[in-house]
Amino acid sequence: MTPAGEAYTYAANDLSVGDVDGDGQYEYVVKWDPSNSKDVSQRGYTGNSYVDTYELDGTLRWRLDLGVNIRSGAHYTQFLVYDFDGDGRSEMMLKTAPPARRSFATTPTARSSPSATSRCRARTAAPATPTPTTTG
Ligand SMILES: [Ca+2]
Ligand SMILES: [Ca+2]
Repeated sequence: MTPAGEAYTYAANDLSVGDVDGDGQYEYVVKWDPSNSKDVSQRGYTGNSYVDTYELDGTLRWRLDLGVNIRSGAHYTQFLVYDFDGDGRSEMMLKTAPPARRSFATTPTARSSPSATSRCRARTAAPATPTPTTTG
């Protein structure tokens, strides 16, 4: 629900893959886009964008909530997943802004693994977000 009282839902949007934990298997990095995402030319609120990382079996590893200061739309959040520093684990690069936050869905071991280069602060509490739904 936006501050203007408009309800919205989520659908999977852009996707990339990378071995973010260095175990030799790819993980999926999926951006969730709200149904009220908007182009640059449109006014109004949008829901937050989320970037989730999943194991191949669908297990959620962690979620990056881009917060209210990153608008949701096709022209706002592009992300790269690649082993930029050659250490065997992929990093993610994207634009963030306060109050972006990352939350973890799995064991503490996962906390030492993520190599996202965003400056968001890690938190262990689950985000208060609508449950993303898949389409197609
Ligand atoms: Ca992996
Ligand atoms: Ca790396």
